[in-house]
Amino acid sequence: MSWTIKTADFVKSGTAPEHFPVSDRPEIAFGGRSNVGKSSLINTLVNRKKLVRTSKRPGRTQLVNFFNVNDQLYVVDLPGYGFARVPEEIKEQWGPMIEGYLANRANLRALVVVMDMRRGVQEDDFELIMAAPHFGIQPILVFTKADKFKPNARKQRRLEIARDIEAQPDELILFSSTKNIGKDQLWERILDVTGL
Ligand SMILES: Nc1nc2c(ncn2[C@@H]2O[C@H](COP(=O)(O)OP(=O)(O)O)[C@@H](O)[C@H]2O)c(=O)[nH]1
Ligand SMILES: [Mg+2]
Repeated sequence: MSWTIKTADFVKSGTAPEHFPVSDRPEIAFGGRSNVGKSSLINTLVNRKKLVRTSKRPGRTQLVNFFNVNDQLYVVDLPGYGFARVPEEIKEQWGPMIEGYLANRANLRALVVVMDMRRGVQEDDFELIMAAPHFGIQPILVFTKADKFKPNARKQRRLEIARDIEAQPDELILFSSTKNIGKDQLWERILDVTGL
């Protein structure tokens, strides 16, 4: 990987396009169910321990958060979904907020859908994966907490998940924030789609 992270800073957060920064550089968004390890993954990617807040209590962030990396790339943390204890009125805001985001970012190059490898692709993940191309965005499928599997079981699980969603096993990126698995591979995909 030939890309060095020099700076990674929070820029702003918001719920609607008028709050978002001007779309003047390539952008990658990260979405996923609450508690899958999305915040940890972003921190791992940009080599920062606490750029994005991680939590054992899921379902808290309901804002779209923008981070500036090297003044060259926006990394966007989307609010998590699929958490049962989130109030109904907040759940109802999620769809329009995400749609407002996906439809308004001219330089959005990919949507990384972060999933828990143990749980695989849930129905709401699949909906998001299928929705992305309608906004002209390609989904990148990442399965985190890969450290929970021994190498052989990990291989098996990759095949199982790929079969479930009729994807090529190689398309799936296995990731771990605690064991440093998948980081280079994910950066490679990001640099490829952004042209950085
Ligand atoms: N074993 C393991 N645990 C992880 C990993 N990534 C996150 N976690 C844990 O999963 C929980 C949720 O992580 P967080 O990043 O806040 O998830 P988010 O809600 O998707 O942003 C925390 O307790 C993390 O320590 C990983 O790769 N491996
Ligand atoms: Mg989070």
